Amino acid sequence: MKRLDWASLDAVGRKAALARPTQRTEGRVVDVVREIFEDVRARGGQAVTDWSLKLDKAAPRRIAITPDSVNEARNALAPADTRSLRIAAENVRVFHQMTKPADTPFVETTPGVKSRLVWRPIGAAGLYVPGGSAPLFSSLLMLAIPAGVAGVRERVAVTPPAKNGGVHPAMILAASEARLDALWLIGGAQAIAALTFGVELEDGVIPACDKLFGPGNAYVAEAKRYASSLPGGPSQDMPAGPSELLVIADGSADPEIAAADLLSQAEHDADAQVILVSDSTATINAILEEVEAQLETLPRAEIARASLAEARIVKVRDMEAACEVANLYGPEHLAIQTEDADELVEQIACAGAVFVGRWAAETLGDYAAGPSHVLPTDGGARTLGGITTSSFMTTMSVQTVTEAGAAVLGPVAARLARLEGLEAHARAADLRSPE
Ligand code: HSO
Ligand code: ZN
Repeated sequence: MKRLDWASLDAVGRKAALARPTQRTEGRVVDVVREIFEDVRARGGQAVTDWSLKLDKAAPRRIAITPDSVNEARNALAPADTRSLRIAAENVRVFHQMTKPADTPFVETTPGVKSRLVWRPIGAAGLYVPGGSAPLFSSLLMLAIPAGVAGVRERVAVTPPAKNGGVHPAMILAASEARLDALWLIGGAQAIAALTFGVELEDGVIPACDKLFGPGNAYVAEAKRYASSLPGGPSQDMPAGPSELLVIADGSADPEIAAADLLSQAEHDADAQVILVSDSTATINAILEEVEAQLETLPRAEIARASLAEARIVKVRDMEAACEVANLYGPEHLAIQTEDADELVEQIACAGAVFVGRWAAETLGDYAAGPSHVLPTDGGARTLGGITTSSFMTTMSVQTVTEAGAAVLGPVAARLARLEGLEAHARAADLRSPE
């Protein structure tokens, strides 16, 4: 862990202290992704199958989401697991229903000239659900449910096969709760290539998608970026790097709780970014002691330790400086465990999700509070929010003009058109206005 004293750093030092590590494998990742994409473009489904066999040792497989398969999955889980999954799905659905953007009323800028914005869902969404060391079926809920509420016509999810080549039963249940259209067992860049070009596989067809969503490893992130750079290619939700948590804690924070939250982030993977910001040295020391104590019994301690080795502990003078650190970093997750947590939110300019006060564990948000846990990392929060229904929608303006409206606005537009040297524009306006 790196301990830093904020007041003793200058602007350059502060920026450097909060810099994210750059991906070491970048060059190789770019080359492999290109090779896979070119192959899938040329050979379609056969290329996807070959790369899956080579990299994951399993051929692509469509996972049935039928009453029978869902029942089987349910039987493989404890009833309380099934209930919890249902509660989580319901909360995510309700939150997204209540926050879905509405078409605006007409705005009349000139008498007879009325416009409004209407929202439309995108056609086909490709959803990447990470597997790796943990099958993140919660991410399936956090993508597929907002997409469904948005009204997306077709939602196709891909997820890498587990080590035994299979799929976790909770993934099937999550797919069923989200009423997903199709779930495929394919991972990595080959899965993103399949969603980009659309391919025919033994178990059916994967459609070419309009937009790609979801977190993944460096290969998946690069594949999404590359796909969205192709002419006519799909767009993507946001660049996604390693997960991040910044905790602001003052003297009133409970060290046990703050430590547990830091560890919940650190156990995601060795690259997970963990930052603790506090104005109290005693609190910092107490939290660090707790971290050590809790690590003793943590099953994923090895991963957490690797992440914590790079963690930063920032001592600040006051809460204003703490907010400055958070705003400079723009964390994916921000936990505020201070006396005046509610008020501090007003000073936060950018974070993917903010967890306010001691009861608001990031874990509750990760699974069940309602908002999507698919959030911008790597400072993306400065300009991007997390997944919402609007991520799966577009707006279009709808403009209506009466004869009287054209009479007023036609001459205005015609003058501006001639000023730009665009005579055809001017004449199209003239035709709508009286002589
Ligand atoms: N914290 C992760 C989401 C997650 N946590 C899934 C547990 N499962 C990124 O927001
Ligand atoms: Zn998490």
